[in-house]
Amino acid sequence: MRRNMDPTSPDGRYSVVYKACWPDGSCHDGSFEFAINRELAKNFTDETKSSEVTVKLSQIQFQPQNIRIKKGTKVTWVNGDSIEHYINTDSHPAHTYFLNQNSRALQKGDTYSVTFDTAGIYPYHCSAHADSMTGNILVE
Ligand SMILES: [Cu+2]
Repeated sequence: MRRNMDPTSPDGRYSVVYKACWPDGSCHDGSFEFAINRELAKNFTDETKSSEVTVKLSQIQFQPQNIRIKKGTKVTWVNGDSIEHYINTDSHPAHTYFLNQNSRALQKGDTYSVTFDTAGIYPYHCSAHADSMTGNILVE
């Protein structure tokens, strides 16, 4: 289920109410809420002038943790730690949000790259440290 939204929609809370019908003919009601808050983007590291960006995996963190990029930017993660890390799209443990953004186990010095061609927000984490090692990529 996917629906585009007017990119000029104002900040605020939104409620979505839907009826989903399956191939077997059964239908189910559902709902969820989400918020738009453009202020949050101001805390993201601005990499919109770069066509290639490096994110370091260091001290069990993504550095920088939250970045803004332009469409078509290649992001490369480099593991600088002596322990294994992963790049995994949210949510944990299904990792289904953006399938391109799922790496193998990265040893020290290993890299993983993804080019982001579609605008949106891409939350991700390391599945070995899913509680604390998280990041976001905002593609404009
Ligand atoms: Cu990790």
